[in-house]
Amino acid sequence: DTIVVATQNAGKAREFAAVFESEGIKVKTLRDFPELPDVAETGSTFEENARIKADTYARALELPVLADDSGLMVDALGGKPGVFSARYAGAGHNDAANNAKLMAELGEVPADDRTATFHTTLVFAKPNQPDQDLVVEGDLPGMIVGVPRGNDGFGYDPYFYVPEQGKTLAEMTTDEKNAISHRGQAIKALAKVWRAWYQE
Ligand code: ITT
Repeated sequence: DTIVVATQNAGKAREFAAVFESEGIKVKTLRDFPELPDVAETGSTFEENARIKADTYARALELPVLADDSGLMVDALGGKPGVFSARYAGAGHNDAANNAKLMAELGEVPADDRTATFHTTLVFAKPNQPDQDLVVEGDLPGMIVGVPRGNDGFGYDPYFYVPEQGKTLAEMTTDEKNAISHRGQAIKALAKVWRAWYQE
């Protein structure tokens, strides 16, 4: 079995692969299909953007395609960067610049007020059957720390502290992160339903 995950993000790809490959399912990503064009994520919600990616690439590849749209919502910033998490510091996705902007925006906000949530929406789409899309979600609450910790993960992980674990997401292995994360929870919800849908 092979699943196509419509992502350019190597960090996301690693997390999907850890779950699916432990069940003997191979994961392909957009890097395996370099001929496919980028799509513009013009939606205003995670679900809209995940649908755009899943439906577009399912049509192009004539295969079922899974897409992930995710982001960080910081309460003290009114929910920013939200759907703009990849492009927070401007076009051309750059994790270091995004993290620098996050620190600048939080400025003097006290540690106790730096609550935040990571969100993932997954959409699994079949070619030309948009009304049959599978949609699942996951959320992870945490705190934004002022000093980065850890070298694993990607994106905002070194700044996202999970009190229950006493670690940032970047201090966890891929399996530890998947066990609790927004993406891990969404994948767990998907695991319950996708096989029956896939074979229909
Ligand atoms: P694809 O659209 O190709 O999948 P992307 O990086 O552009 O890759 P999104 O549009 O969903 O993905 O942007 C989500 C951004 O939110 C991502 O680039 C990270 O900066 C951040 N993010 C999402 N999940 C994260 C996680 O588990 N840990 C750290 N940062 C995360």
